[in-house]
Amino acid sequence: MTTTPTGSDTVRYELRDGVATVTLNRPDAMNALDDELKTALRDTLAAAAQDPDVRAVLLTGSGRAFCAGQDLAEHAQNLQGHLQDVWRTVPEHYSPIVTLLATMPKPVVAAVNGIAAGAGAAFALACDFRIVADTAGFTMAFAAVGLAADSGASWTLPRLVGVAKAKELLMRPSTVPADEALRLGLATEVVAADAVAETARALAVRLAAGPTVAYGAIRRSIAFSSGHGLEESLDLESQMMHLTGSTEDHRNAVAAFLAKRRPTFTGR
Ligand code: T3D
Repeated sequence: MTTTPTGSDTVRYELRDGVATVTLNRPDAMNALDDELKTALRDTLAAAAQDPDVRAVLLTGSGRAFCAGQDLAEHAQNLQGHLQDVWRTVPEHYSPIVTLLATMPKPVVAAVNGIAAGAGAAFALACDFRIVADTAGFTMAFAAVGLAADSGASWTLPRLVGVAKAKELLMRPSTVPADEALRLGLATEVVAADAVAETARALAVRLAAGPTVAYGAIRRSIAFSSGHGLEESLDLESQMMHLTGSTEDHRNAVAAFLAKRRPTFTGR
């Protein structure tokens, strides 16, 4: 594990087997999001998105929480005096972080090792897969502290659980335990707490050995289709099939199929 491009140890970074593991690292504060961590996370994700050696990203937390959302102690200080810091953090931190998680052209897995609250829950929801500890839970804590929703929660939640349930989770926040999160579609898989890291890493390693360009195109197509009609979505599908059909991975996989071999994907 190394520190991030920003030099802050509030986020840890490791690149191995094509998987960039990004660990929120303020365990004593339940990985609550202060300014330093948010900046480090945004810049680390931006670097991972750009790095061709990174073919999957794994986001997790250190200690007993995944992430408790905005650091309310820092927030309270800002409310006392630095109001510009209160208003700037959504466009400067939360929105870019979620845009990176949701749209970088490679798969993103969340290993939800413990409670995920507010923006922390929204970060997990922006990932493609959520491997969740049986002891973890999600709480859309925003309204409990008199806030609306940020970090894409108003976008991801209705898509995952439907409009009515999204409103319920945001307007009557309480902790959704892992088993209910699985039933609702917030969790991809629930595993024993001591198996989360290993299970999530195995998934990320498998994805990192896959057709990276196709995964990026699938992410883009699905995000696009949720805001567009059939005709426009068919147009984008056509472009994405052109893109992926031109890759080495596609040619090699077709050849491997015909030769009755397992394909090897290089991400090109
Ligand atoms: O400017 C803007 O745009 C703001 C943007 C906001 C986006 C958001 O994320 S808003 C939502 C912010 N997050 C919350 O409201 C969650 C608050 N925390 C909780 O609801 C609970 O702590 C948890 C459900 C996360 C965990 O509960 P539990 O019972 O396991 O732990 P606890 O005892 O409540 O907390 C343990 C400690 O962590 C405690 O400190 P202490 O007493 O041991 O010194 C608690 O104060 C601290 N802590 C938990 N969450 C936060 C926090 N400290 C600062 N900020 C937190 N978010």
